[in-house]
Amino acid sequence: MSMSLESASRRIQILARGLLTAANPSSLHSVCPAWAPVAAAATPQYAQGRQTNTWRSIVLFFLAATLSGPGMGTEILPAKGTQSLPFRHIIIDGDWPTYPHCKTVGDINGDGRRDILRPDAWYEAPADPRKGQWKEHPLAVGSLTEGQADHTPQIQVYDIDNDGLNDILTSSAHGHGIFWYKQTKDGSSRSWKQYVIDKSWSQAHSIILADMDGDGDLDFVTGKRFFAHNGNDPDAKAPLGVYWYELQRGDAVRWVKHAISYDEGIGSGLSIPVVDLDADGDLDIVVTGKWGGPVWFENTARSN
Ligand SMILES: [Ca+2]
Ligand SMILES: [Ca+2]
Ligand SMILES: [Ca+2]
Ligand SMILES: [Ca+2]
Repeated sequence: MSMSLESASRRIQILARGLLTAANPSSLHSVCPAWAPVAAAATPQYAQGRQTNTWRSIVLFFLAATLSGPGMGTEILPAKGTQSLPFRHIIIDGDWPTYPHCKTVGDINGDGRRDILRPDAWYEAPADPRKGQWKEHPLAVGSLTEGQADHTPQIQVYDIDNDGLNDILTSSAHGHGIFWYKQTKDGSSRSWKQYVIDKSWSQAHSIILADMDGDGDLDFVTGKRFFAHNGNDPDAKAPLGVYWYELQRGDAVRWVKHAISYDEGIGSGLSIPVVDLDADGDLDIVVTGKWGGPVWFENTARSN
């Protein structure tokens, strides 16, 4: 069954409900897909966004269970693996981080070596990352209060304004605010100017760069997490949403917000994969979280 909610360009497909059950789920030895619908509002409200892409959401429900008995399921149980891969660990900083949510890599200083970032510091990669000293530099991202760090989701490193210096994009994982930080350089000194992209909704707990409109620059996709702290975060019960923000470079950087889903009970969780899931040449989005899912937002730009 399918149902058009708004227009021909934006459909939600309600698919047959299905929930895999088993008398003993632990006896299942495979990942079992089934279909289930999502609760969809009869009249979606696109409060602050405008839509230019066309999307169809498809809810996928996966029930995964594995056998834990001897010789069974070892290929998907890491602790039971039989093959040792050659890894070693190198301690870059042994201190307990204040904001452990996110570590990421990106070339902050443009020397071709990937540096490591967390919300309150970035570590400059030495020429020899195994033996050299990773120099710690201050950073403060993820808070509406400029100059303060906070828990963030993914921290993205990208030259947003195309001035030759890489900038930072991230958000507050639990509070309000999505931000980009313009890097400026004076001699060897680097500083960051915070720009608030959107502070109208909270808990943007996943954020990823992707060229959604195919114009060569990287836009980003994000969504509202549901009940990260069981309802104790700001605006925890506000409508869920999934959005992409279109980067426009002119005299100044502008971000144009597009609602992919708003107030339909669909948000995102700790990550938000953007991938051409159906190999038709456009980027699709997969979300899941405490609210349910997974949901596949099929970009229908090339499939209609
Ligand atoms: Ca570097
Ligand atoms: Ca820049
Ligand atoms: Ca783009
Ligand atoms: Ca696609």
